[in-house]
Amino acid sequence: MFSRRKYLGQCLLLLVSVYIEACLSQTSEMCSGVPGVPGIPGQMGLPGRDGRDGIKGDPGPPGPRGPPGGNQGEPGRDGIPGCKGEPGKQGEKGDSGSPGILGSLDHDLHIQIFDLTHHISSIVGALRLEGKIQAAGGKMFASSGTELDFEASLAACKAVGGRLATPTNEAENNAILAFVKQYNRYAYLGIKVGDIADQFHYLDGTSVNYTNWGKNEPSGKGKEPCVEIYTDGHWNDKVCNQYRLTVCEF
Ligand SMILES: [Ca+2]
Repeated sequence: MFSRRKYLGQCLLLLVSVYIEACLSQTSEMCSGVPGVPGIPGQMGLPGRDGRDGIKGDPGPPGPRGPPGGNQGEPGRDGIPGCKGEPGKQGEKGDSGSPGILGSLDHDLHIQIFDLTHHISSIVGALRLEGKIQAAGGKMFASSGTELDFEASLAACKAVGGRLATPTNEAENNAILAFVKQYNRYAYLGIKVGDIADQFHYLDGTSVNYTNWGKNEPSGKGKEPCVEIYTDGHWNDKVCNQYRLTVCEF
């Protein structure tokens, strides 16, 4: 038994020696052996680290239309303005309009009105220059310098086509004040107490919208139904039978 295994070992050793010698003698050629059996696949390794963010992708297609009954979204932005359209066709010529008031007047009458307006403007300018009249708030104020009680002042102004001076704002108050200072006399105003004491109104019954009462005035509690203007422009309620400067407005 032992000699047989020894014999097989020597034969195997001989074959290996012959094989190695053959391989060494063929230095430029590959040894052609029998391919081995493929190995068993290795186990899957651990997951790698996350990579960096990729570039932003294109917007996706619009989603499906939602169910009816949802709330309406906010209005979208305005679109790009459209191109300018072609000009429209010219319309037909209209009828001639009716002549204006001046256009319908006779030419000579037109000239007379123009001259008259210029003449009046010149007179007003001259009177204002001499301090005979004061203009404010679309009104003109004038005084004769005479002193009358309230009722007589009303009548005097009415007789010349005017009204007793009634200031409705500071400018008109200052225009009346100019005469008060010029003659150094208080003047009655076109303001009077109403049915309720201390409630004053204009002579047409409307409520006053401007006042310039002096300190502690009005103080008459209904017993001083008229109003006078002082030389400093402030007002005082006063009895109506005093003689005061007459100032009218036109
Ligand atoms: Ca008073």
